[in-house]
Amino acid sequence: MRKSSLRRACAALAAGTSFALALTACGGTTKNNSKSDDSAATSTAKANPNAALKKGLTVGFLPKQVNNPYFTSADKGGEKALTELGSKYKEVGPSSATDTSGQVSYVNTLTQQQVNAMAVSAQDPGALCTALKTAMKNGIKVVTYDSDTKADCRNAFVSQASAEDLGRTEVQLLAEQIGYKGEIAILSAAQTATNQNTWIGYMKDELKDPKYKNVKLVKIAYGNDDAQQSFQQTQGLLQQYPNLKGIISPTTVGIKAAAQYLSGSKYKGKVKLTGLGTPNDMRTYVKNGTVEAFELWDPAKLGDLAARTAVALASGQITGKEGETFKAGSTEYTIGKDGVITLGKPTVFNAKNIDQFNF
Ligand code: RAM
Repeated sequence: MRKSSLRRACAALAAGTSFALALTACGGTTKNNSKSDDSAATSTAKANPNAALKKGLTVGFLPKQVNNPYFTSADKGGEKALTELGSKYKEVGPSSATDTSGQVSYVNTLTQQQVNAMAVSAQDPGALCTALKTAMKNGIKVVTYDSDTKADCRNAFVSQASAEDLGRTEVQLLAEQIGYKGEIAILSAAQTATNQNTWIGYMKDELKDPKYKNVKLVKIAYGNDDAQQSFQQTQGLLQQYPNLKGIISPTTVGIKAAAQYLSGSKYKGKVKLTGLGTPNDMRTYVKNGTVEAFELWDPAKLGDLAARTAVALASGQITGKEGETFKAGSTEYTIGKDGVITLGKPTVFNAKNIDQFNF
């Protein structure tokens, strides 16, 4: 094939769904496409804690969903940190939280663009693995933030808080509000979302405690981080379970839509709602008596830590191994088991403190 037609074929492949194939077939689009082993995440490179942070790097952010205010705040935090560190930020991503093939294409685009690192919030634990491994084989550092992939498909995961704490405390918050009695439901995001599924696992475990013997989880509904679908799912839950006493929605999009529905219905204040929301989204519903308490971390701080982790990895300060330490701003972080770095503890918001927060 002549060079120009090969280029055209490669461009066509790259534009289509088989982008991963395009990356391998079209030589020269990646930094080093001769590496074919599977050990990218478990590299034998040694961390040098004294290495200077590199400048002039490009870090690509790939959220689950670009038009989600939660990710807008998170990624702005990443952008601010990168600017401070003298590196470049870019963001790509799908507009739907259930577009896993779209996320795969974006990983491949970032790989082709030879970014130095990428920060990814995975819509699905396994779907991105092949593409992320290709990125790592090409020398790109991969950080997941917010929602993880499998541990061998990235260098490190920046977690918003302990997943166990988040799952258990959401159940505790709701149980208190319903007096430890009655039917409850969960309104989640996408059915494949790693973060929500992990939290739900801990919710179910928490509910095994005898103190919840009169609390019954009747359904897990999925609103796909889409406002309209989440609103309709809430409506459906109340129709299907007229005795429902409470809903946990561990997604900022879900809890807002559920609050909107409850607030305009006869269930306002009667069916309790908690979960994970932003204070700015939830302020109205706390003030009008629809919601008593819910929780979240500061998404901008999560994005900041993801960016700083990406730069520390790309500078060789850390490799993602358990026990390594690094400084992000003025805080020192230690990498935990399976390359997990935890931001901190979430905040519980209620009528008393909500006005102190603006995100
Ligand atoms: C939504 C997304 C995100 C999750 C928050 C709580 O914005 O599902 O992944 O962490 O909610």
